[in-house]
Formats: sequence, structure tokens, C-alpha cells
Amino acid sequence: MDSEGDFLKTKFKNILIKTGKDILNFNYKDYINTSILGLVFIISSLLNSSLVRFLTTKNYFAVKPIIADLAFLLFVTTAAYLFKPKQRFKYFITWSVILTAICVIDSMYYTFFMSFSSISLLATSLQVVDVGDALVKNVVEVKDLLFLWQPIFLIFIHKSLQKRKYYINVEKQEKRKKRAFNTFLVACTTFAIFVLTLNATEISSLSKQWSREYIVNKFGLYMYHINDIVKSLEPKFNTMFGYDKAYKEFRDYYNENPVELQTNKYTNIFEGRNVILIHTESMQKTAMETKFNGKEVTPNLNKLANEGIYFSNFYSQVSVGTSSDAEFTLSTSLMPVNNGTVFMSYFDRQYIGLPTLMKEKGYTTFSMHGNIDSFWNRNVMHKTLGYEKLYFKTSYKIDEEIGLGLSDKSFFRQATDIMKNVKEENDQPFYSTLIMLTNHTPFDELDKYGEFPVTMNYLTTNDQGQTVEETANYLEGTSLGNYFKASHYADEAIGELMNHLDEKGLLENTVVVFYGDHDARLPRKEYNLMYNYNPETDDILDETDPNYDEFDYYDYELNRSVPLIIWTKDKKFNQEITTAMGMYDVLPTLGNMLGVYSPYQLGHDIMNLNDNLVPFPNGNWLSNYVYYNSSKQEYIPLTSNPISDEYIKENTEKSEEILNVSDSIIVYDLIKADNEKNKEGK
Ligand code: GP9
Ligand code: MN
Repeated sequence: MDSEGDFLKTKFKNILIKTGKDILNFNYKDYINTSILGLVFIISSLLNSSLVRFLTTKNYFAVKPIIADLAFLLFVTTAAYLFKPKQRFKYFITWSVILTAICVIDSMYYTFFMSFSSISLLATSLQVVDVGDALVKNVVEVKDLLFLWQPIFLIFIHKSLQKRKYYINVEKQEKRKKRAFNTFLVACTTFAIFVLTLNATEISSLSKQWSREYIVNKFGLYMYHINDIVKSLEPKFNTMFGYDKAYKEFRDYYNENPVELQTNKYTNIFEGRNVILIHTESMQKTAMETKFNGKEVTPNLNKLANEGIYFSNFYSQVSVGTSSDAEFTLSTSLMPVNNGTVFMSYFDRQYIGLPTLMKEKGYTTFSMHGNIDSFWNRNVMHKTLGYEKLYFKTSYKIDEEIGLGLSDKSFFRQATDIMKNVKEENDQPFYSTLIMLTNHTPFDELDKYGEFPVTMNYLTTNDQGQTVEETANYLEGTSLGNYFKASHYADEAIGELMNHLDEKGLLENTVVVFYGDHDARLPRKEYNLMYNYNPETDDILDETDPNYDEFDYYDYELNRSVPLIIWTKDKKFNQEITTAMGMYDVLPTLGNMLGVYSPYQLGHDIMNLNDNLVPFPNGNWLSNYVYYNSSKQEYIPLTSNPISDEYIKENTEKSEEILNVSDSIIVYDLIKADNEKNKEGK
């Protein structure tokens, strides 16, 4: 065994020495002299892609996208060796024209949409956001034409090389296969180096494509476009097979579970009232229930919850689409899609959205957000969901920025001005969604959130035997502590919002709905510290301590609950609903109060239920009685009621069925198909 090990070691050493020698003895001068066209292509294309970033995202010093672009260009160059030196120019100039076109289009596109062009969006953008119109109106700016230097320069180099009979000489000297192989190796190494620099968030962002800017900044322009092409083919590929089966299952589901409307004492209670939904970014119920030294993290939300209908067992059902999934599920009562996100990949399907239903009732509908409208593709999806008008970043003066953009306080101040104008200009009631932004991960702009200590005051005995009050660090310096500080800021902003709305008369005949879009996705170990803290040692309790209570998987999952509050100024509807509820129950529940419903809603009017099923995209589910973990196929009881196997089996099957039907509706565009079939049938 030993001698075998020694043998391998020696072999490995020899390979290293040989590679080292090869690198040292490599004739670089010769290589450069015989690869001029390829090198010019690589360097000039790199300069162009960097110039795009320079002119758009202003991310000047990022190394990652340069390495990524370089890897891509090296792969392109590898394939050039399939051709003889004389024919290579045609190959490079074709690529050069394509890449330059991408740069020019992206530069122009960014001027209008503060985002990068996308193949999958092109057709939709043309109808929905009038790109065509915008481009016609746009006098192409000089900066957009800067990129053209590259193909011109390449032609110039080619001509001068031709004159020097360069290609004939190269053909004599060059061993094509070896060159191709070596270039391929360098391309792979560069790519591997790039992959090693990536972290988990960056990798997942590639599949979500939530922010095209982010991907260009991390993965470079060329890889962004390759990813965009792959992503745009994905939905098409997914619909190639299985349509008939999906349609049948879909029909069977609704035949067995028809959307039956049951009137109750909440039916139409808010008919004709204005609706203001507040997308309360990352707000968890825990934030509402937590106090530091007697001070509530969210006094304003708590007050609103006390005055309105407070759904205290409410869960978001998001998948990788986070904010956008919450918006989708709330508006349609469908679940997020299994693969990718609805907002980015399935934006061109037919949905029945709450805004559309309200529009049909004669409401004016609009959405508001301090971030750019292309983020999460909202500029497209909000129209699909039925918002007539979008007031996003360009509608506001960006006078105070925190995290991803305009601060919540400034946003609310300006948004309520716009709302007042909309109200004055229209006779009809309005349905609006205001999307908050400040309380967003990574919660690290502490100086901007304002003072809110997350310390713990405790009593202790000093050296003289007296009882004294001390302050322990507690959550100061932890991301959970920072989250509470950010949540406190968001809550203050909500307090200000209510004042602005009141001052402007916008709370009269209005219902305000607050929903936490999803949890803050903070590490479990931080909650473990929070709930098992020893102020004396400023550390977590020892696991053997009798007071130690591990914050386990189920504690964490249950702790992800978010608030849902339906509030009116008259405080007439004031109660707490403790039935388990999911985001997909909002449309049926709120819809009943407003007098609308969707024939495809998968959730339920919570006011009719004593028990409910809340499926999560990962297959877990929750009811009033259990939390079920699908990967372990186990559950924990939430009450002392006995749980039968039948109950678990039925709910697990139902949960799977809901996820399947929802996925089919989205992927195969079944609402549209159903409507068309119904029309044919008539
Ligand atoms: C961005 C904001 C955040 O505009 O809504 O999205 P999220 O990261 O929560 O999905
Ligand atoms: Mn969010």
C-alpha cells in the first residue's frame, strides 16, 4: 500500500515538474506572434464588455465579471482553431458583430429600463412597455456607438496582417490541434477559477435571474446573455411534453374541488372601499412579538394588529422568487412555480389577479415601489396581474437611500402624495400595493435605521453583595439583532405612513392590508442564541443547562410566520384569527370582503374554516394541528389533539395535488386553455 502511495506521489511530482517546465519553456513570443487576431479579439471584446458595465451599473473595479467574460472569450477562441488561419477572420468578425450588437443594445436598453436586454422578454416588452416606441423616440446616444470601434479595429488588424502575409506564415508554423487543446485548457482553468470565487447567493441568483444587473455585475455580460437564453428556453422545453395529462388533472381537480363561494358575515363588508396593500418586506411575526428591555420592535404594527383583523397564524409560501412569489401567490391564490420563478419565466401566461378583478369592479389599480421597475420583472408582471399604472423608482426623488434604494420613510411620504393625486383625478375607488424596501437583507446599514438597542438589561449581584442592573450585549452585533433594528425602522415608517394617509384623507372609506412577504431568512443559530442567552456570560447557555431549549428545525419553520393585518380607520372589524393560513388564502379571504373571487383560487376563505391546509413549495405543510416535514416524512403535533395516520396521509396528498395543479396551470398556461375551451363549448 505504502509503495503504491509513494509511486503515485512520485508520479504526481513528475507531472508538476513537467508542467512547470512546460510553462517556463513555453515560447510566449512565438505564441503571441502567431495568435494576434485571437488575442486582439479577446482583449477588445473584454474592453467592450467592461465598457458596458462602466456606462451602466458603474461597477468599475469588479474582477469577477472580467474573469467570467475572459473564460467565455477563451472558449470562443478555442473553436477558432477548427478553421485554418486564413478563414479565422470570418469567424472572429462574426462573433465580434454579435458581441458588439449585444453591447450597443444593452447600452441603449439600460438608458430606458435601467436593466439589460433579455431574449425572453423581447416580445413581451415590445407590447407591454413599448420598447419599440421608446427606441424610436430615442436619438441613439454617442456612448451607444462607442462599442463599434471593436469590429472596425478587428478589420483594420486583419488587413494589416494580410499585407504582411501573416496567415500564410502561421499556417506553416502552427499545430492546430495542440493550439486548440491548450486554449481549451486555459479556458477551463479560467472558468474554474471564476467558479471558485462564487458564493451560494451568487450561484442561486443565476437560476432566479431576479436582478439582471446583479448577474451582469457578478457573471459578466456574456455569461448573463447565455444564461438568459437558457432560461428563456426552459419554459418552452417544459411545455413540450405532458400537456394532455396536465390538463386532465387540472380539470379533474376543479371538478372535485369546485370553487364554491360561501357567504359569511364578512361577505362584501369592504365593497367599494379603497384598498391599500402594504408589502411589508421581510417582516416576521417574531419582530412583532419581541421586546428589548420593555421596548417593542414594532409598536405601530402591534397597534394596527390590535385595532384590525389580525391573522396571527399566517405563513408566506414563497419559493426562490421571494418577494415576487409573495406578490404572485397573494394576487392569484396559486402557488409559486416549481422551477424558476413565475415573474421571470412565466410572465406571459394568463392569470386571474386580484388587481384585475378589482379593475373589473371599476377600481383604479396601481403599484408603487422605490426600486427600479425591472427588478423581478415587475414592469411586465404587474401589468399581467392587473395593475394599470406603476409608480416605481423614476416616480420619486431619490433623496434618501438605504440598502436596495429609496428609504421607506421617503417612499411613503412621496407615494402618499401621488396617491392623493390619483384619488383626486379619478372618481372611482382605487386598489393599490405599496412595496416596502428598507427592511431587506443584509440589514447592515445600522447608522441609517436610527437608535434601537438590542441589548438585555438584567439584575445581578455585585462584589459588595448588592443587586444591580447591568446591560448585556445580547443581540448587538448579530444579524438577527440588526434585523430587529431594521424592522424597527420599517415600523416607524409604517407609523409615518398612517399619518400621511390620514392627513391626506386617504384613510376614509379605505381598507389597509399589511402582509409580511416572507421571513428574513436568518441563520437558525442566531435564534438559538436569542432564546438561550445567558447575560452573565454574554454567551449561549450550555447545552447541558436545564434552561437550554434547542431552537430546532420545527421551531425555525414555525417562526417563519409573517403578519397579515386587515385594518380600517373605524376599527369596526377587530379580532384575532388563529386558524393556520397561507398567502394563497388572501385572495379568497380578502376577495370575499371586497366581493370578488377567482374561479381558479386554490386557497380558501379562512373565515369559513376551523382547520386549514397550508402547503409549502418544498412539500412541507402546516395545519392547525401539525407541521409536516416532507423530506423526513415526519411531523410534529401543534396541539394535544390526537393525530391519525389518515389525517397525515390525506393532507400530504392534498398538498401535493395543490402544488401539482398550480404548477401545471403556470407551466402549461391552463387558465388560458380553459377559457378557450369554454368559448369553443359555447
Ligand atoms: C426588491 C425587493 C426585494 O425590489 O422587493 O425582493 P426580495 O429580495 O425580497 O425578493
Ligand atoms: Mn421580499
